[in-house]
Amino acid sequence: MDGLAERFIQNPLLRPADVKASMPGLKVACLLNPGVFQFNDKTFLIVRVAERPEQSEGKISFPIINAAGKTVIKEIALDDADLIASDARVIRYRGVDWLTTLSHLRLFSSDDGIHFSEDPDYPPIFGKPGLESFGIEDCRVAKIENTYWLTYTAVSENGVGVGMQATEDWKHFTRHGMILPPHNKDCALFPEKINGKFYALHRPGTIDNKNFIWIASSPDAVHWGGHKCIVKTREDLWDNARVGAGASPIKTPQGWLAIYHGANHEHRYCLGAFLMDPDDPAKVIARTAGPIMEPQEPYELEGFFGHVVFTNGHIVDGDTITIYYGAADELVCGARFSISKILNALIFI
Ligand code: MAN
Repeated sequence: MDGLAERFIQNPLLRPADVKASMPGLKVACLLNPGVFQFNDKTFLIVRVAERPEQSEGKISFPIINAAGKTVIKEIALDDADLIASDARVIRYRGVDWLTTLSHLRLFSSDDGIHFSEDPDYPPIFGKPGLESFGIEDCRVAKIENTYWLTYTAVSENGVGVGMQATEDWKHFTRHGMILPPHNKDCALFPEKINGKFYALHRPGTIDNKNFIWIASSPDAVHWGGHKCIVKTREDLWDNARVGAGASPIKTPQGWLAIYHGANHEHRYCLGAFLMDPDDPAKVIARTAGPIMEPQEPYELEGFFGHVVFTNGHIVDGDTITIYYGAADELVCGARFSISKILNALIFI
């Protein structure tokens, strides 16, 4: 079913060599998984910039934010028996999951949605000490009335949770702290209130690896309740290990359409779609059987972490949805879909 995705011929749109490291001693290893929004007649990407030091022989080194808010480098000897470094993304050491890279968020803008450059008017957003000391990642942006709500993955030795900030002008931010505690990520707000309440999709993880999509509602977008599990992994399919929401669901006459990522046990990440009832989004009424996009281009198959297409940002224009996505956890790319073709690919439950 991957014929649905029309990739930009200009891919990749952004690569690590296009940006400068945030401080001496660090290298930009990956650019990935941008949130997307429109502001001042431009398309903006809020890109996750993942950095690490140049690696030297015999040890693995990675940056973290210390209690004083300074970025410092931690090192572990490669022959340390307590080190598990089999995943390019995570270092398991003495009961803590450290990350190989430290991520912050940077804004890139474009007049045509294809050619992006870093916008010097808008400063980068860095994690704070404490619950963001291993970085902030994969920011979704939902504009509701005049407010842009940022929901992102906040990582620290305490685990992975959902952090939130709000802004109207992208210069002044209100930090709301952690709105969903570990383990939780992939939080996407609906773009409008439904029956007077805010709604969000989110993805808690359980100790026995149930990585399912849940929905919650809130009176103020900050305090969430009414949690319900709505989309699960499927044993014999491409999304059998974990599923998580992409960006804000899209309003269609048939219901709320969500693009989601699904991974299998080999960590191959594809995209799928599901549809929620227009008045009660906790009811899932349809879902695609196969992926609507799977890693197939060389730049999606090989990179920092290959066989990955991952999205958490899009722009909707009539029947066209333009998704921006991370390819192989290293490059930012774009692809267009027809909403009606995605709706036709859904199987009603
Ligand atoms: C996790 C997150 C994402 C990443 C994918 C694929 O879901 O760390 O940021 O893109 O894995 O590696």
